[in-house]
Amino acid sequence: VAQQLGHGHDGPMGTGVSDRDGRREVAAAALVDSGRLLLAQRVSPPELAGRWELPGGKIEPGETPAEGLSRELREELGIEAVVGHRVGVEVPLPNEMVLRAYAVELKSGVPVALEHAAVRWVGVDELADVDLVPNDRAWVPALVELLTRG
Ligand code: DCP
Repeated sequence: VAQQLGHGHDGPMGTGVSDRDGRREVAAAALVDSGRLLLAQRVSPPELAGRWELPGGKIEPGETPAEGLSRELREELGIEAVVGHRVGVEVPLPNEMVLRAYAVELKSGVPVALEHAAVRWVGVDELADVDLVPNDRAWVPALVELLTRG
């Protein structure tokens, strides 16, 4: 295992398997359209069900984070999206995983909840009142900035 750690890459030419520290990435979308942020309501696990998240998922071996996040958004929401820059802090997860958010623009389609209970668009004034999953709360200041500067 020690030999495998550090073999991952997270750069533009990287594989997306893991980052330099050998951590698997979970990527989440800060999808902003017309000044509002898309949130999706989780159905599982029980402790997260009913709470709202930035949609996304685990990057698979061979994918860049942008490719993996685009795939997740296609699978979960039925949209085509353009993945841009990182947003906010990275959040350590159990099992050597790390959670990162990216600014995302809608290219085509209308998001529908294919794997979530619901989707909703929130404005900057609503964000503080949403029942976000605990991990995603760390991103609120950066999301406010993203929504404020348009
Ligand atoms: N997660 C989070 N905040 C997000 C997205 C994900 O805290 N905005 C967490 C929840 C899980 C882990 O990241 O602990 C993986 O997320 P998902 O279960 O949504 O990822 P996948 O869809 O890839 O999961 P699976 O492979 O189990 O289907």
